[in-house]
Amino acid sequence: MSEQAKSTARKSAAKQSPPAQGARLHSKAKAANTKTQDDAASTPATPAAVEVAADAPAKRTAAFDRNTTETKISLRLTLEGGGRYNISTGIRFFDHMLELFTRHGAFDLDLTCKGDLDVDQHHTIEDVGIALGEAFDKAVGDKKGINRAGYFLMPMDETLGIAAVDLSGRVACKIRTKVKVDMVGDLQSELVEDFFDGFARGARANVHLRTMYGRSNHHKLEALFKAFARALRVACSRDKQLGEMLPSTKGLL
Ligand SMILES: [Mn+2]
Repeated sequence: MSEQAKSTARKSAAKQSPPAQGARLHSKAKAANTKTQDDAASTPATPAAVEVAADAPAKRTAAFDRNTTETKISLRLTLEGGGRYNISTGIRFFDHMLELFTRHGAFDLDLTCKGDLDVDQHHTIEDVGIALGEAFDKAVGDKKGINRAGYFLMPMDETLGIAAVDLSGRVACKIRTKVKVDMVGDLQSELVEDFFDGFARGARANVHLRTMYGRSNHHKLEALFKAFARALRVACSRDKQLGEMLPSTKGLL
């Protein structure tokens, strides 16, 4: 173990003492499932977690900063995140969608966009889509050993949304939201298409989204963003069976 790994392991062990409430509950549940009290008592408290911290592959991250006359964007993304977010675009409903995207994708996302909302929301929403797409493209890097594609069906009460994503290196976006109103909250609903189109261009990806049915326009968009997050999470994830192999017979993605 390198000095740096040992240091990381020590820090990780230190963080777990004293254990958080959740950790204590977890330990109790584990003990209850163990056959005898002696077995439970002899179970080491933390070494598994320490080993993971020392041996875990580096987290894939990306940053994106761009200033134009229309938008100023600053973005930090971690693929192997914990669903943590700090998002501000000036459009509250759009923030809500990006927040649940981050949580359902188990990413971490810090994102600030100051756009020309006095014109309308178009530049802000499209540029955030491009920025987020470029960040994902950077974070997945050479794409060796990732799933590359993913899909998800997401119910949101009476609504069903579906998403399919392929990080193919080619751009295509097909979306049908079935939203029937101009505004959902403070979001111009037609711009949802511009967001995903921007993402597909930034990430060089195929993005297919469709609301199958539903009543609530809020739910229709929510289901699509959640389904998209979970499909993307699968696409970005590492496929242990592929190892370092590129998931393409063409030799380039
Ligand atoms: Mn909601």
